[in-house]
Amino acid sequence: MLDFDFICKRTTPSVAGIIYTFGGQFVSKMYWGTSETLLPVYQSTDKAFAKHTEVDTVVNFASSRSVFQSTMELMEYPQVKCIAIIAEGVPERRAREILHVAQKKGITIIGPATVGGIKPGAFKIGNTGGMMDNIVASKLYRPGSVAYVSKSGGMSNELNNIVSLTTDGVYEGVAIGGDRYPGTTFIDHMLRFQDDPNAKILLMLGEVGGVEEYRVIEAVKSGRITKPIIAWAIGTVASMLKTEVQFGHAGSFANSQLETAAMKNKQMKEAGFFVPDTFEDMPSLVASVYQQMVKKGVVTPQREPLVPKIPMDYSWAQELGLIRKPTAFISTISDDRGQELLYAGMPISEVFKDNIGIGGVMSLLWFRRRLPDYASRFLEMVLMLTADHGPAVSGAMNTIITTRAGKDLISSLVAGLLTIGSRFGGALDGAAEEFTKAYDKGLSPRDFVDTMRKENKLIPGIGHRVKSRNNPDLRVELVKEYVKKNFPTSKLLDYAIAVETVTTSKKDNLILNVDGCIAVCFVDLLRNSGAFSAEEAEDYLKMGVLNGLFVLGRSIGLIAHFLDQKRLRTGLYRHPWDDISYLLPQLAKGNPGSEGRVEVNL
Ligand code: Q5B
Repeated sequence: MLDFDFICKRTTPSVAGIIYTFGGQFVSKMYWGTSETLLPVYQSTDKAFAKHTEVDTVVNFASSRSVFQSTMELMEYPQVKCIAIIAEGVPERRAREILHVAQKKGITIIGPATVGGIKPGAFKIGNTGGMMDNIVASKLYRPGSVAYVSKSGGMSNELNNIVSLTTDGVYEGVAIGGDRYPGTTFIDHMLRFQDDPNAKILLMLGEVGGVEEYRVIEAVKSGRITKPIIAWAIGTVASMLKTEVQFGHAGSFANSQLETAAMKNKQMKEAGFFVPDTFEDMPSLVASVYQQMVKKGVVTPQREPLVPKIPMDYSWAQELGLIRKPTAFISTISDDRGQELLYAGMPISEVFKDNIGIGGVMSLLWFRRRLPDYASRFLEMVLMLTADHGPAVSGAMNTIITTRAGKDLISSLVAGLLTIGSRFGGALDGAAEEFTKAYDKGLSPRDFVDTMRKENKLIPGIGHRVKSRNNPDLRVELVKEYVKKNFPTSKLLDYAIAVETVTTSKKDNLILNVDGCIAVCFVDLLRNSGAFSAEEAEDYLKMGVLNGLFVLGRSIGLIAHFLDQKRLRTGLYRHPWDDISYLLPQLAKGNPGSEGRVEVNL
């Protein structure tokens, strides 16, 4: 509607605002030519009319279910003079109730079951006239002198086309709707056109069914309508069929001889209407009536204004293949644009049909391929093993303290996740790098330990605060057992176990820890599963994919700790003073407060 306003050279939009009682929006962004404008959105009809006292017309886009109630509500506002009802399938009883109230209040109802109408150069209801290129082709951006009334959008488009090709154009066009009980009928609009000095030629496209055309015939016979009327009733084909036919519109069914298209055309012709012999003759008849009016000086053809340029919607132009643009982002893993979500090309329904599990989903999204079953199950095993390690570990502590400070799930989860680093849970990438480097160089486990010591570096993946040779980490044992049983080879794991023998000989807790064990096994998987090329395997290691395994797994536990604290309704945590050594710099002697303090040099 706003595109139409723009090409008609309106300076402001014809639409004052949108009433949308379910929405939370207060403005809606719309195109205004090549730029954009904001339309207010009202959550209540009261507010909309209080703000726009000048508004007298409402286009009601409500569905057939809610259109009765909303139209009745609209008719309670005295400023409302016209309502267009677009919905199809409005029950006839409801339509008649609307009609009854509208007549009492003098409100014009256009519809139901219609695209509405159009007043070239001024106003267009909804989708009337079709897309903007059609509107331009039918010259609807400026007024002509032919005013028409039809039943539906399709019939209106037919008339827009014929009138634009044979005359100076459409002055106004209304589609009253194809139901049996339209809010306004042919006669209502024909009388309006008769009384409007700018409507020079009247055009009516009726159809089989109903008797509304006869009311126009009466108005002509009584002299109430004096302007030339071109008319046709569609459905003359009905006489060629053996039984009565229900045409496309609910009202297009002849209940008597009077309601047939043939009888209507005959009677309209006899009353002095310009009625063609067939619909195919309609354009030439319209042209000839128009020429007569020009000859008589009733119509003076105007100079054609410049054809307005309408910007084409970007998405439409792209669909037509008229434009292209370089994209700012690339994604190679998932696609939600089609009917079905795709993970690395695999439709989500197949993900479930093939029962690939979370390990399968991870292999699709992380590595863009299906990994062998043992590898997917290894990924799942890692998630399960790393999911939690009690409340005392660094990450869980942070989550617990954050939760007890009253923060939400995401903040508490993130507080825990941010603790993951080279000492806690985030040693996988480092372990993979150091063990692989040493193994590829051919360093013996002892040489590797010595080299690291010389470089003053701790070996990532070695050591644990509470686990030791005498108190082994069963998680590590489970991983080792699985890998030995299922992986084609476990060369790096074997190497890491040999390194562990060296480190534990020094100190009992310098075991191959859970980070280290998962890391070396994963390198074995990347290198020997046959699913990755050598370059890909190196690439993934450099990217730092391995810490992702711990992050993903431990998120499960951190969320659990958040929920646990919430469930327990624990209050704000404050660490006790007696668990902190306060060792502040000593004040100069003699200063108040310096008595009894111990001096510490840091
Ligand atoms: N030394 C883990 O340290 C820990 C050495 C080493 C050579 C080493 C330490 C370490 C590397 C990082 C790592 C992952 C801080 C751990 C995890 C997940 C978790 C956590 C949970 C879960 C433990 C004592 C002596 C010193 C050190 C030497 C120590 N580590 N030598 N390489 N890696 N490891 N992190 O016990 O001569 O006496 O000065 O940083 O892999 O995070 O459950 O809690 O699931 O949540 O404090 O399992 O090993 O030992 O620092 O007192 O050192 O051993 O040089 O030698 P500790 P320190 P010296 S798994």
